[in-house]
Amino acid sequence: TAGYWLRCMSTLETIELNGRNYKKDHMTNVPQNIINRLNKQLHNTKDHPLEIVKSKIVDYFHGYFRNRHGGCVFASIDNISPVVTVQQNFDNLLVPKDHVSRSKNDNYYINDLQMLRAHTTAHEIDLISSGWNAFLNTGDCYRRDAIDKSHFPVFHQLEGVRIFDDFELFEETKDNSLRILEKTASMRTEEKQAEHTIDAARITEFNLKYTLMKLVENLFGDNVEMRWVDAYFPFTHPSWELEVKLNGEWMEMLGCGILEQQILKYAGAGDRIGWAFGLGLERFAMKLFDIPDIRLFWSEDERFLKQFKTGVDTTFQPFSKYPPSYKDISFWVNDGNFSSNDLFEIARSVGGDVIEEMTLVDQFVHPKTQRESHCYRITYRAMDRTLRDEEVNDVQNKLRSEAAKLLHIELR
Ligand code: FA5
Ligand code: MG
Repeated sequence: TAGYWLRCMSTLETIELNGRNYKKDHMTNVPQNIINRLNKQLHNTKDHPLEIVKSKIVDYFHGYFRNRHGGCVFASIDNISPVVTVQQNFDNLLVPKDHVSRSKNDNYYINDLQMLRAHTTAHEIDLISSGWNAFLNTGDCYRRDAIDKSHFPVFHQLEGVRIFDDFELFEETKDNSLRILEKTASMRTEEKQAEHTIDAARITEFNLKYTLMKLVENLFGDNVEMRWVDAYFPFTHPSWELEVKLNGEWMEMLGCGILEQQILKYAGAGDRIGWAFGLGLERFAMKLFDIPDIRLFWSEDERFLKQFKTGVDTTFQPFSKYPPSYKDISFWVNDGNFSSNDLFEIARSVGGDVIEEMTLVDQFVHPKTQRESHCYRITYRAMDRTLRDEEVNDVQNKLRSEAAKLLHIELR
């Protein structure tokens, strides 16, 4: 019995992820429905659309970039654990201590030192330090995010990095007076970092954008519509996002930029210059196969999985969608700390995959009490069956009671 009680004690104080126990503390916020998705390895599952798109991207890089000896320039890695330190996910990447992106509201923390990676950039310094000059690194990422057709709290990124020395960067210019680093640091401008020469920054930017545009054309055809948008990331400067038109709407596919020189210095490559990008594998697969909803990637329905085969180009044939049903939840907010992500997370843990979408449809302040009222519309729909009324009511009632219990709100 002592063993039994010890086990009970330890489940209170630890959290088990992929068979390992981690210390819990005030930061722990990984719910069971996320733990259940750890180690699904969709990106390494043969004939899964995410694996197919990953392989196509890796093949493009292997086909286009060869070294003098005919070998592949880019190494490909896809099996690094998503459990990382807060240092890897943020500090190593120069994310300020008080930056909003660190918030417990937006991330899954295991404890105050460890978390589920929010992006594959978390491994940049480790991989560069271990000697790679060019690599592709694919993995599952975790974020407390909104629920809609292109966002899911578990998704996959493919990270690409390429680092150049003076010779490689300027080889084609045939001008051997060009250098990556300024002799004395100049000014940081919108176009470049202080350490870099303008020539180095321009050639690196061109190489990055050209590589990614060719990737997009290679996957989606020469007529694909795309555009560059200026962006900001703490770990790159300058930075951009690439958007692609999908069914008449612009969809963000990736973020990228020139690595902050400080990061290369940390990694022992301060004499070189590098670019990096992180792309959403689901977004690429949605465009490639015309898959309309990101939740489908988690489907175990044969009518979905059967449609994809490695090496065969296909377009997704939607099977009849089951009818949706709609429910509203309205409440008064009792303090200024209300966050819709907390409500979304409760919805995900009580509803799992049957909640397709939640949108704020009404919000107002009561003129007398000054209290704020919110109303969210919930779309219930399953991918593989028609939901019964009782089932929807059941989830809706659980959602109402959990929300009332866990959030500072008063149901209306
Ligand atoms: C990043 O995560 C940066 N680490 C990308 C980067 C890498 C920039 C290297 C510079 C250098 P962002 O949060 O924008 O950036 O996410 C990158 C891509 O991941 C998005 O463009 C999108 O395609 C995908 N993505 C992000 N969040 C989700 C989500 N919740 N569901 C599905 N895909 C997502
Ligand atoms: Mg972005």
